[in-house]
Amino acid sequence: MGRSADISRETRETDIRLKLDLDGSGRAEIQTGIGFFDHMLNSFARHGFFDLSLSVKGDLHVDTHHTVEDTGIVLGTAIKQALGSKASIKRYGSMILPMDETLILCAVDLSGRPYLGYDVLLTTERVGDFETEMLREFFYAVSYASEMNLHIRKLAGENNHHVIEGTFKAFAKALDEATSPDHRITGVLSTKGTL
Ligand SMILES: [Mn+2]
Repeated sequence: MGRSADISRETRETDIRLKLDLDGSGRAEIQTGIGFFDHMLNSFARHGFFDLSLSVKGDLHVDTHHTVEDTGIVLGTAIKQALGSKASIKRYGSMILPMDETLILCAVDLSGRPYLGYDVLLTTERVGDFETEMLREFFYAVSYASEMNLHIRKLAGENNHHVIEGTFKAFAKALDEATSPDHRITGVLSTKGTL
């Protein structure tokens, strides 16, 4: 049994099936009905070396809110499940990710205490069919469902496609580091003895 999770979640607003393997190779098969969001989740899987299979049938005739938020909830739940006891992992991870003119900072602590610090100014209402105000909602849902401390800040950036893609890539790299094993750690990396 690897560090993986397989979750189905159905509500009146969304029907989601998600499979995550933290020790994958970056293979992704993603269909959310929102092209730009698919592109972002593909980047997340590829740059974090996570295998991610995701199918979402959301109420896109309303807007993209439920689809993006609920995907965040299910991805966060899958991360928490796949991590299990969090024994022998680094716990902390961070990345300052450049993408052309854009520079995004992301820091992760798999602390068991949910928190989102978010400072990402976006200047357009949409990128493709993705509503930019949903970026914060997505990361809020991920951080709370996975019980991680997650900080994301834009240090520089003009192009909204770059800025959003930078957040997903930076998150992938930071999470990959935080979930990585460190053979020097026996049990969990906490003086309390639990995470
Ligand atoms: Mn792109």
